[in-house]
Amino acid sequence: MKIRNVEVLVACPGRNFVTTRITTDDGVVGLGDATLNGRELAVASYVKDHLAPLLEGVEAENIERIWQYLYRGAYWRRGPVTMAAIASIDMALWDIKAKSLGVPLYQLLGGRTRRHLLTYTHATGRDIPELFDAVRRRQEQGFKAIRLQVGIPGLADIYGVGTAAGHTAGFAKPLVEVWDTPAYMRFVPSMFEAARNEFGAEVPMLHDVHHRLSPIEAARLAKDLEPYRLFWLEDVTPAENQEALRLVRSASTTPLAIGEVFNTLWDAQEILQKQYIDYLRMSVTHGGGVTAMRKALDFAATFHIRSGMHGPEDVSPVGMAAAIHLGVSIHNFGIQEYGGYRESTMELFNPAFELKDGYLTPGERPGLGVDYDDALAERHPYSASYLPVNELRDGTVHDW
Ligand code: KDG
Ligand code: MG
Repeated sequence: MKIRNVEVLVACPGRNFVTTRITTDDGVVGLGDATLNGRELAVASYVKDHLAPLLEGVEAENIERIWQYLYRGAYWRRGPVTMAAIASIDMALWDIKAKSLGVPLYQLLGGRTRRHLLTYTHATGRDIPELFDAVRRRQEQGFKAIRLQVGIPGLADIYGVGTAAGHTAGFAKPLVEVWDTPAYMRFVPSMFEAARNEFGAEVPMLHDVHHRLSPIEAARLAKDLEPYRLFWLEDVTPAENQEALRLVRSASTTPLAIGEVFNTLWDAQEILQKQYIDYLRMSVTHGGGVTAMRKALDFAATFHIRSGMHGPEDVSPVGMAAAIHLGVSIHNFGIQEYGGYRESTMELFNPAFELKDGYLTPGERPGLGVDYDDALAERHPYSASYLPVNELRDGTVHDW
């Protein structure tokens, strides 16, 4: 079974998605997610201009060899553009292999280790009453675990709240958000105190700091939040300096999750080996595909670290399907983020995975269980869009 052609499909059914489609000489079609929010066309070009010509005529079955060829053979390794491109090829090849055998992908990964995947979703509000309404709505939808993000008094927009929350299409230049670390650190513990009083001790609650704190600030926040028993505190610092997390670890027992911007096991190696985190956030889409993520999560397992794969709306349903198949097969699954998709996105990809009562199942369709409707995609052309940037009150650029 040889690769006949590799196509790159870009569509914006409310937000941009990049999808790689591989067709074999006997007509089996596989899909892979290559979406990199705000840098979509760079990955599209990488796949179209640099990978597709190398793959035509190659045996589609040899997934591991193809992964090594694309990774080692390029000389230039790693980085989000390269790894999202390789991930999309890898996902499409796993999709093809499973379809050609007539089984859902998880069967090729060792079968199921659990019935379904616990998910968490997002609740946001400009203030605490609005946030709590959002939490109640999410609970009514069946979600058990919820990420809480709240507006900070005195700040117009902060991560996950305000304009950024709806910031998915048509922002041809990044908006600017204003950030104030002391105000944030004063307010967030009081929000969690109120949330525990309102919703009780049992609801798994999460929070995303989005890389905004220095190590000593991160240590203090983790400690201040300890009484509220978070499921996890995410991205407390920009994790380029991984040794900095030793300080956060020694200050508190609040569980930590990091890694949504990591692309290879090498990016995560130090924090895994030193056990600085409890959940690894790398996604299949940005972490080099099913082949690489399986290895990364197996390595994490040896340090008692579980998966918490990134799953916002900008990981496409193809990438989400890959995460779900992997999640049901690995032993050290922790939780799956599920940002949810608008109807136009679900129509375009028609995924087999199902969300019920806050739990995801992969479905039983062969392969990843995802389609691509070309006619529908044509009605949703690419629209340049960027995430906001973040500045301090004096105009200094801050981490977003
Ligand atoms: O592209 C950036 C988003 O995926 C990111 O803002 C979402 O931090 C995020 C999360 O935890 O889902
Ligand atoms: Mg995050």
